[in-house]
Amino acid sequence: MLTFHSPDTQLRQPVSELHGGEMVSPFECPARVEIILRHLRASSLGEIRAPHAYGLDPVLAVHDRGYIDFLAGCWDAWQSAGLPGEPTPSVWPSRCMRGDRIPEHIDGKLGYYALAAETAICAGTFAAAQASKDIALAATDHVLDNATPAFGLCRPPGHHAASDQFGGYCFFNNAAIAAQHALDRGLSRVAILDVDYHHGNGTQQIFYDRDDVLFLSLHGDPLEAFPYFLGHADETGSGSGAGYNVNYPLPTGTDYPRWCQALEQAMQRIGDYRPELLIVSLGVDTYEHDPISAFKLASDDFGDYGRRLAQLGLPTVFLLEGGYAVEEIGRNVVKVLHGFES
Ligand code: SP5
Ligand code: ZN
Repeated sequence: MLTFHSPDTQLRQPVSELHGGEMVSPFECPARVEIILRHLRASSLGEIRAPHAYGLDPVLAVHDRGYIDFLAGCWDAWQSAGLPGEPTPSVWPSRCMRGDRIPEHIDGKLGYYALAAETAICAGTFAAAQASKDIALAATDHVLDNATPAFGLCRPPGHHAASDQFGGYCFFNNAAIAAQHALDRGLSRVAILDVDYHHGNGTQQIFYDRDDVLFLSLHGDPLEAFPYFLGHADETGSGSGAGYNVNYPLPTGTDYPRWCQALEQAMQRIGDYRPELLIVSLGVDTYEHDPISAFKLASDDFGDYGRRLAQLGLPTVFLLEGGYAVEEIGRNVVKVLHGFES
């Protein structure tokens, strides 16, 4: 299986993350990619390739233009305002205010275009986000052109990014951009299976009223886990998308047998849908020792579910989402990919 990777993803090097009421060094860090690369090179998985630049058109097919312009100019605007730290949202158009006017001040814009406060923007964020979606697009094109699976070593991740909001370490929704690109290439049905510990709120929002993308997510129950305000089982899609959004919220402490039961149900739904492409939003923060998550998957479980996914027999692209047990992230990712190929 080919991997797509770009050194430009490492241009995202924020110094701060709001966590537990303190500023800490970000969990979503460049070392994640370095360690996955090390494990990929030591494995028999195959070649690692760089993507070409696709430009912003495939991003505009999914995200709002004002949002993209905001991301492009945020760092400079923050500097021009004379603010000392990294651009960080701190105020929102909450239920008791208006959300229909976009503020001019960068501090206000950040609240308008953000869905969480833990994610700071740094000088290289926009460039890294572009590299990340290029990786997703190149991996997807490779799968569609060659009918073989591929892995996109995306960073920053994407599944929390909504049409006009960033957060949860995500800026461009790589999986959504890849799915829309596949449809624009002529496909009529794409399934996105999100196995990251956190609910893929952005992907859900982008395709919620559509039946050409089936979205399924296994995740920590939003009553107990980030992003808290989306991801319940009764969110099943709207309009022509009714029935094409499937959430499997699972309790804190979920172990592999229970998780796997939900996976088998999701695979049944995918099989019934008969998609022409499967995109796996591959977060390995379901791992038992992940520092910010609460499921109990062991390393060998990753190989097992990789093998199960292969039974669907679908053209499949894996795109990296979360996973913060940095020392073990490479091993766990490679186990999924190896399992899929075995
Ligand atoms: C892509 C992805 O995995 N994004 C995750 C973003 C999570 N951000 C906020 C995490 C809040 C963590 N709360 C920790 C409780 C520690 N037990
Ligand atoms: Zn996650």
